[in-house]
Amino acid sequence: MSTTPLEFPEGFLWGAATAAYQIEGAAHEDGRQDSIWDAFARKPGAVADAHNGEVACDHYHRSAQDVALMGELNLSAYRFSTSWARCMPDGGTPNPDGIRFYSRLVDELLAAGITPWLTLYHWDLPQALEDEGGWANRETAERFADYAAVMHEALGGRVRIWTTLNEPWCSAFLGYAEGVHAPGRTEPAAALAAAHHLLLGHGLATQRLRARDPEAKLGITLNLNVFDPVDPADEGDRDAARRLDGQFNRIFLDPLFRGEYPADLLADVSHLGLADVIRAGDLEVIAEPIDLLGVNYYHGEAVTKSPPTATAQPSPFVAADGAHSVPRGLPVTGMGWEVQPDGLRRLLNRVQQEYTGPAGIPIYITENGAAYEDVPDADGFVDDQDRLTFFDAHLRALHAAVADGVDVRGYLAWSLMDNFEWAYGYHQRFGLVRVDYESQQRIPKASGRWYAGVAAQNALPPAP
Ligand code: IFM
Repeated sequence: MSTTPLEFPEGFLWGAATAAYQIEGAAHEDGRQDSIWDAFARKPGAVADAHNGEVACDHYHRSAQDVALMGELNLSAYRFSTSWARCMPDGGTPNPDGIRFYSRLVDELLAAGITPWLTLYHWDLPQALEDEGGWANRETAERFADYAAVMHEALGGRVRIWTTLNEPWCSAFLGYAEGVHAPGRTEPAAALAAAHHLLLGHGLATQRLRARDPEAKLGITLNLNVFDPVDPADEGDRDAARRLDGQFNRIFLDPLFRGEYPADLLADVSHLGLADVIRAGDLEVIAEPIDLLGVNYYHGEAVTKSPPTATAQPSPFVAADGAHSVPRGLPVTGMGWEVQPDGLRRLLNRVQQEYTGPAGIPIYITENGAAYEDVPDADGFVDDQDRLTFFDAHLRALHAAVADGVDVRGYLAWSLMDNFEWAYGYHQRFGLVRVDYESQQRIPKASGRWYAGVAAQNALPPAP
């Protein structure tokens, strides 16, 4: 049993993250109009809970209280997203009343000594742009760069860390191929076009922001996984891992860091028209240098092609060829996601070795966390030892990656508070802080108290 705390490098950033549609509410106040999630959540059966983003955590009216809560948790950074549909409701015309909300939030954060970390796009495209074809339409990438410039004009003097996109894989493939996320389309070719246009939008926005503000820290956040073949000696299992890695990780990492799509991916999806949407010069734009990579990591995957099963249709994997994940006896979270902390260490080593290292770019964990069945006591307190153990195990894996030499500079837990978990509605809770959706009362959970201690000490307590 160790009695020494596990210290993180000096200056390591400790924070928490949220996203606009998941917490704000006020869906039609001060000029905000529908995003694709407002429209999708109204479709019968699309999300698990009729109570949608109209209210969420009412953060729009409670931001001062929520910033005070961040102070209580000793957070030094807060990663939030701005709602394009609030700031430019028709996708192109600025709405000063909506932008003002973020200006106030940023002031509140700075006054509390908390670094604001702004994500421009966390899945909530203005519905007006979806009506024009959404991310499958190249024009949306151009509109995204305009939006980035408008937000920078308003906040650039105070916000120094900018993330263009959060998890473009989800936007493209859950939204346009599997249809379980907004806009709910099940068109594999459109999903690949969306992935390319999201990357193009990232590149165009990065160029615009860089031209306006050479000193700002610019990046993108990807959700990345480790795909382990069930049997590394089995050719089918190895092909499953290669395919899914290509369609999940490398489809974004290679264009961003190498200026090209992987050849094997292009071959796998050759029947789906990706090559036709890539225009001369796009990949140079996409590979515009960035200052940091955000990595979101939640779970591991053991993958195989046997027994041969037809991949469920529609699937987010547009060319899976029968590759699928299987349980391997590890514990799972409330989402059914495999708890695999060692995957984080392996992933970070791989990403640095193959992508960020040669470019000398630091990594931040911009999301990591878990949903569990929380049971509040009579006072509303949740003694969530399961979530606390999840965080502890992943932070130990992260510490090991840092000891391996991976340049990780910070960790932002998902999530500050319970919130709208997309297709699952309010049934899956990821918060460090419990939200009672009836009263909107916030109460830090045991994991939140524990995390506050880790952030204050810049160290994990000795292993139990
Ligand atoms: O809630 C989401 C978040 O919006 C994006 N990353 C994964 C989280 C948990 O599913």
